[in-house]
Amino acid sequence: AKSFVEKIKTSNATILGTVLTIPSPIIAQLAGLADGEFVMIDMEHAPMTIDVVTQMVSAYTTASSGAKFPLVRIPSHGVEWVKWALDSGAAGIIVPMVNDAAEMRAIVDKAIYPPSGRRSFGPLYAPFAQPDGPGSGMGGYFARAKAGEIALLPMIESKEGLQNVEEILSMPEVSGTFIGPADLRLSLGMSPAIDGTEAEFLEALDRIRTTAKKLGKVVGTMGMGEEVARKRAAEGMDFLLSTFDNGALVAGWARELAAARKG
Ligand code: 3PY
Ligand code: MG
Repeated sequence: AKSFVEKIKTSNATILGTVLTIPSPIIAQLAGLADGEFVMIDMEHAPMTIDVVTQMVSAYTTASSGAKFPLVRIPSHGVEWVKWALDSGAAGIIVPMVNDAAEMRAIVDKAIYPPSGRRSFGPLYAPFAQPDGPGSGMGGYFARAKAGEIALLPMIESKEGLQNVEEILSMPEVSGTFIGPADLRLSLGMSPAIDGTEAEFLEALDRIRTTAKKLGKVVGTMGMGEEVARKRAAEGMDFLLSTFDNGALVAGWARELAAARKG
């Protein structure tokens, strides 16, 4: 597949990915070799600077021979984050807490080249994250961007965002959405968690998913742990983040040491 969205549209099952929180190109290389179709490199809640993110995007692409998709979650809507994350050559950006159409329009301006937006040109390092290798240079990257191959994924994770979901996702430049269950729950007056049984929460997930599908957009969320992942996949989510680098390491150490002790 040439893009994250095409990957989803040509898969007949929910695609699974990993959250990368450890600021290291080595963890990105390992993720590129490991199971999973995509990663979300998290600048919002992990201590990531753009220099390491740029190297991670390239390392993940190279280790997976361009077959997997590095997404970057930026920490805010600031133009510097949008620009740096996209200029790394990321296959897409995830933008936290998009609450209404005006906020979405401002992000489109920062993320999309003219004429639909006002993104500035200069993707110096993006060629190193090109799926087919760096040979086509910045021109090759520009062609990918113009063809709409770079995903723009606003997060719906507030009561306001939920109310405005249709307007936000209707913009043609928007590829789909990534739902933040913990913040959505907080905004609805519930505890922060990735799952819950409250009718209002489940209805919110349902409303966002069905709105996205109706508009032909992709939709994903957190699907940590077997039970939640299977439930969300059965509901029809297109993509799920089902593991964390740090959590997988701790669980792997625990499992292997326990096995060694049993010896
Ligand atoms: C949330 O659950 O709020 C998220 O942002 C998930 O990453
Ligand atoms: Mg959140």
